[in-house]
Amino acid sequence: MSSSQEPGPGAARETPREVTLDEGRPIGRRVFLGTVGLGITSLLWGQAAIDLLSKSTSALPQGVRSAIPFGQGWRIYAVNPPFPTFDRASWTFTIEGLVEKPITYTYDQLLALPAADQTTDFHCVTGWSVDDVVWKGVRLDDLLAEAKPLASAKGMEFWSMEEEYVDTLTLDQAAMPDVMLAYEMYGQPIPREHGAPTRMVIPKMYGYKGTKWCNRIKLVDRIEDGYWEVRGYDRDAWVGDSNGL
Ligand SMILES: Nc1nc2c(c(=O)[nH]1)N[C@H]1C(S)=C(S)[C@@H](COP(=O)(O)O)O[C@H]1N2
Ligand SMILES: [Mo]
Repeated sequence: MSSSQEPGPGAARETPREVTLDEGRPIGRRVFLGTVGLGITSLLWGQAAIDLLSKSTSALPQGVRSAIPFGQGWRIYAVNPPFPTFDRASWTFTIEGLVEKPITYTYDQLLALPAADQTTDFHCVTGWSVDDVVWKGVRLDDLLAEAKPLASAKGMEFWSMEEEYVDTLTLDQAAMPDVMLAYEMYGQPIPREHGAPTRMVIPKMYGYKGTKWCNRIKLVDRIEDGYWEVRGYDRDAWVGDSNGL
């Protein structure tokens, strides 16, 4: 098990003169400078995340720990450790912005919504994957149907309890049937380091599109770049067809 930030595109082979992505496409100087800054902070944060991770997993009951196949290739990412804390009594999930009916659910209300299960592969843009991840949660389609996006809405932002992580989907992308707000992983509530209590799961896109510790969806008329997109990754992060591997 390891724990770190996502390296920026091309971070592994960056040099002051020439920065290329794995597939050989050059990236701009502005992106490169951002990557260098990121590299330094990721060293510090990486260590903080490792410490937190060992504490949080050792705090889990034995049954839960052994039920979650951490050994199958998961790496834990956070941009701003310590990981957010989930308090069941006060936690809420909000859908707002350009909707007819803004909604705020408590955790128990969210669990009472029609649920869906799926087993899908997970791919991080940096090259690691985990096959057959078992998720349970609420289809994004169902959540949006309740809130009713206005005609002016073009897409949505997924915000995290971890500031300032955000990513986005267009309305069309959000309608994919395997997109869900997950609250269980491998039959257990999502562990803290994997985004407790809820994370976005978008199997056809790279992992950075899936906000962990997600507690807010905001419908917008203009899509902005998400956290990793500002740092050089594609906004449309289709697995196998974006500037990843
Ligand atoms: N809030 C938040 N969500 C996040 C990230 C993050 O750093 N913070 N990293 C993303 C990336 S790049 C990946 S690959 C996955 C990693 O999920 P894991 O930490 O559960 O393995 O979470 C995604 N969601
Ligand atoms: Mo990732």
